[in-house]
Amino acid sequence: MAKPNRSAFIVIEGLDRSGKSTQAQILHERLTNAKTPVELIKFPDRTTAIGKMIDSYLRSESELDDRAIHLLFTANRWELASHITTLLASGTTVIADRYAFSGIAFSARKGLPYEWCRGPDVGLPAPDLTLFLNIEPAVARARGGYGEERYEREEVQRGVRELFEKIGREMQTEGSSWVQVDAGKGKDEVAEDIWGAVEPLIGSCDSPIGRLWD
Ligand code: Z5A
Ligand code: MG
Repeated sequence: MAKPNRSAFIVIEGLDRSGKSTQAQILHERLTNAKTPVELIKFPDRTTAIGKMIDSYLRSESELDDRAIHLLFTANRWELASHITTLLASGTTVIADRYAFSGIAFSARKGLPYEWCRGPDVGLPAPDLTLFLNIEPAVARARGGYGEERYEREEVQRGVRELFEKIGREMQTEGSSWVQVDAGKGKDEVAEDIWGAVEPLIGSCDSPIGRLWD
């Protein structure tokens, strides 16, 4: 059997309030407890110079052209791309809380052309597994309602959901690993479903790191 030469890149995507950050944290803890080297990255990464511009936009403290903010979200991923690749090559599992799929779904929902939205993310490190946390809007609403940031309104979320479904269908058609998780269940049950999809990947990635849509 081929010797694993790198670790797995796992992306957690999903609708608002679906529990992405909660589950990313639980998975991080589980892998850490199992002595598996792991790093959790969140997009947008609001700590970088680009991330600070994104943060200001999301809080409605600044205005930007739709295309400009789209490109900033993408640039925020590219500034971490080589870090992700280095981690994977050195045996550290990477968990990303949101990734390029959020970028496309949120910008295309505003009316930007779908293919244009996808273009700048082509070539990023490709996930070995994308877990899409799916939740009914009513259940999400019951988790405290939408917050104060831009996009946290129900009609935005409905449009985003349809776009995520389109992205998921395309990913499955091209053979990428896109797994839907019922995020309406309790936290522990969701965590178990996620673990069921992640566990087979740990220590078993022996193909070169892929490039998204390349
Ligand atoms: N955006 C974009 O436009 N383009 C891009 O390229 C990217 C992002 C990457 C900010 O993202 C915005 O950026 C986002 C998309 C856009 N806009 N919107 N909307 P963010 O990731 O910073 O947003 P967030 O606020 O961290 O994530 P979130 O989607 O709102 O939440 P979540 O991470 O999915 O859920 P959570 O924080 O884990 O849980 C929410 C609450 O539910 C919390 O009280 C939990 O305790 C509770 N919870 C979690 N799981 C459960 C279960 N199973 N049962 C009951 N309660 C639960
Ligand atoms: Mg979150």
